[in-house]
Amino acid sequence: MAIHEDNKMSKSKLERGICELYQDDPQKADRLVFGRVSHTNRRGFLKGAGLATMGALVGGTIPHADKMPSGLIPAALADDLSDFVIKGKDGLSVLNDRPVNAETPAHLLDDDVTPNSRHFVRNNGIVPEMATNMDATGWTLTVDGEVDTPLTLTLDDLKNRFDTVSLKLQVECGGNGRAAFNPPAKGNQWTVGAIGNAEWTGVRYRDVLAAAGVRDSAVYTAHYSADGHLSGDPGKLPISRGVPIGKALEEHSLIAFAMNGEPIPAMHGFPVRTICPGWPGSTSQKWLKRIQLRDVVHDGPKMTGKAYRVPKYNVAPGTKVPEEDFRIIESMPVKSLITSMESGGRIDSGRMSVSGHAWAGDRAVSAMHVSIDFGASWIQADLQAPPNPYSWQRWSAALEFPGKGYYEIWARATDDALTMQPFAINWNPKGYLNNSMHRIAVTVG
Ligand SMILES: Nc1nc2c(c(=O)[nH]1)N[C@H]1C(S)=C(S)[C@@H](COP(=O)(O)O)O[C@H]1N2
Ligand SMILES: [Mo]
Repeated sequence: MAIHEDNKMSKSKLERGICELYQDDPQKADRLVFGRVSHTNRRGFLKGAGLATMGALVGGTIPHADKMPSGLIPAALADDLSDFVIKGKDGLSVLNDRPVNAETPAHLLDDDVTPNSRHFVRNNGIVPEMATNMDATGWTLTVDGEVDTPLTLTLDDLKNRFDTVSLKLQVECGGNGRAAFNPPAKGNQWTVGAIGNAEWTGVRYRDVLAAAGVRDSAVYTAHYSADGHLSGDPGKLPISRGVPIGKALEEHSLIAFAMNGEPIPAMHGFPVRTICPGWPGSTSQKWLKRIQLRDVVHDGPKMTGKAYRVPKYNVAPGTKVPEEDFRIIESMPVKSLITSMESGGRIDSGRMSVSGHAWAGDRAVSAMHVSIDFGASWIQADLQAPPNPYSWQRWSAALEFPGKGYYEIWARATDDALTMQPFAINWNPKGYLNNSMHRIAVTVG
């Protein structure tokens, strides 16, 4: 069966699945799926027969059930995405095959440096032929607009005229986590795996801009690329985004030509892309051909309207927000993943160590906590310093479970401005910036 058909099947299964039920009405879903919910308890914890049914479904008694909020889908049941294989990728979940979009299950993101085979893919259009053939003959990068001297650089010029740097950098799609939105938001239904932390090699964005001479009038960059529009219309661009000039001049923003020591793979932007780490992945423009400095905020495709934008103020789920009240997303928020084990695992003894990564956009992560009792109490995890700014950071914790049964591990990172990951989703119309805590299921005994 073609990927496309498989994908449709998994989607319809997902749509009619437990997630949808819980999105409609969590308390009712508890009743439907698990039977009775206690109403004598003000917080509505699942009790008696309902709790026994849930225990049977998750494969064990739930020692901390008295702390488990009603209307919470057990993490053991919430993972309902099937895996499909695409060439050069290892165990990624394919959301779409045209354009190709695939995310990485959290437990396959355990490496400190994400291998090419496990880096998520987000394409808005068609991969250019030059990339498919891995042939940069004739490719050039033009730098123009609000500069003193427009430049046209070959790949050799880029490699020879500027210092080369290698950095481990987080790239996360602005829509990562969208699948959990209620009401749902249109777009790729990413769960948690549209994040990667590869080692990128290239030149500093600012060195290239300095060679062209940045005029005082420059306020924003505009990135233009070689990928084709899905309509096949050569006059249309799938995406052309940019960043404020300050982000381009930041020393960790790169014009990269290698990913983990190899030429950038076709689907990740061969031969050259920008990496604007810590910002929505869409600012890391693949198959780059031209950087234009502009004296206004760039208005290319996916810069305007509601694309990669959120309301300037918090809104209740489902609110219609006028376009003029949206702002462009800049830094991504603090977030973390549990990567040392797959959700739904079983362990024999009550002791285990757990680890993963945490990151915080432009900021650093300052603390990491883990809970095994549905957030009632927290254990401080060990947190490593990043190898360089804008890399994710490894955290680890030793856990001791008080007895046999079903548990959830919840992970919560705090950034250096003391902003913490929330439990709830900060809803917005287009499904961006969901940094709610990662939860996995584990059964002891
Ligand atoms: N030219 C071009 N660049 C692009 C895109 C694209 O479709 N075309 N997608 C963007 C988006 S939305 C994301 S999240 C990242 C994903 O990078 P990756 O596929 O290497 O993970 O690339 C960005 N750069
Ligand atoms: Mo994205």
